[in-house]
Amino acid sequence: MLDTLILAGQVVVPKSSGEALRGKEMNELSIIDNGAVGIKDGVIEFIGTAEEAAQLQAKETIEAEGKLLSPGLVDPHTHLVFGGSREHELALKQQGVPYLEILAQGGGIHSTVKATRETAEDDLYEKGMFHLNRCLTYGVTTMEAKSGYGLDKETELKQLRVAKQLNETHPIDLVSTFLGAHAIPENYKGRPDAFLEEMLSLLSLISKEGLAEFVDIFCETGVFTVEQSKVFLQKAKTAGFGVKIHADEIDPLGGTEMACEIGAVSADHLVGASKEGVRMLGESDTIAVLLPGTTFYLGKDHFAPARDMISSGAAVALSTDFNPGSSPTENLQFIMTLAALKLKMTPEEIWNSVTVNAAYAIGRGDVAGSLEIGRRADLVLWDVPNYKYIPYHYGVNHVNKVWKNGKLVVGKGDIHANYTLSS
Ligand code: IZC
Ligand code: ZN
Repeated sequence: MLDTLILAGQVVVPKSSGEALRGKEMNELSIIDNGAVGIKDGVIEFIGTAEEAAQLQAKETIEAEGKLLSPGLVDPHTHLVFGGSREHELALKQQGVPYLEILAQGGGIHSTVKATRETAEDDLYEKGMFHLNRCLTYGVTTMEAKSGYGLDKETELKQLRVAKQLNETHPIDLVSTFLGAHAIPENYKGRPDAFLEEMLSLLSLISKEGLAEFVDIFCETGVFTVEQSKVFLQKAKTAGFGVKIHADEIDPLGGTEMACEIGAVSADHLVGASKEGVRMLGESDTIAVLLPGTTFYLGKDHFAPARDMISSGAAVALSTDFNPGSSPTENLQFIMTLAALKLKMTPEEIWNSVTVNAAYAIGRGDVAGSLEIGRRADLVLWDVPNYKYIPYHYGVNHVNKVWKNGKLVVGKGDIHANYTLSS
């Protein structure tokens, strides 16, 4: 006897082949019309058509024939834990002051560092919880969380400990990344190498306490060079971490090529990736995590060359880049719309990018981002008639219900009672 049987108009089943989907394969997406998914003991026990499910017994049946059912979304690049906010920068943006200029003047990341240092661990936890709840109600069941607003031992560890505690208490599964190399703090100005050594010296403690699986660096003009980033990430790799990089986000420095060369698990942003970088992505296992919300919010017209990447055979994932400066949104559904309009990705590519490929980008391809018998039941029921509808109808939340490990965590008739569109 199943615990729950969900009947839906369409069920989205991203392919789980043991690795990220790349190139043309990204355009393949299985859809079961008049589908059904059965859950028992928190795990998926049945996937098929409603007709095949007719003889199954279940304690509870959700009749959602007009709706869409998918795996829980995966958001593979967020700066979840931070103090304060940066709405004061919006006026600067309107005046045309560039992101890197605000940073060079001691604002931007530095302003969030100051606020994060001043915020008590409990308060950071509460704030993280608030944002995580919003992510969950928007359909995310697994996501990454970076540190990087401490730039000193005490605060970096504080951020990572908050993320660990949130992972233990909140339904969303969090994967932690150490981004101590996010900017050069005032006391290390002009001494980037000494600062990177200081951050590397934290790795053994981070590893011992299980505080992060990945190490990341902001490779950008005025922050860290490609060469500094390479040395730093190679040392992190040797220390046993998976590595990631913020590469070619604003200026095209060549971080994309370097990421492929050193075997980064993901290279993120890639707006200014060179032709050679795009070619190398197609031949490496490094996943291109694209963040069109950031390009949009920075007011740029040129977006990451997603079509070229897919043509070259690369594996692409999508993410919000949720952070208080360059992308203050938890809404991955909006990113799906930007991917359609600005990256010219197809609905099938977009779905694979926020599920299976996003999961591989954070080392969770075996447990998240797809539907398979025996996998834990992380599911979203959407108030939409088909999978193409979400990128199309933008800026709102289409979630009707969310299950995490088979447990209904959103849509018990409370939060969503007011806006369910159809029966
Ligand atoms: O706080 O501005 N790009 N890091 C690199 C960010 C954006 C986050 C921020
Ligand atoms: Zn970022």
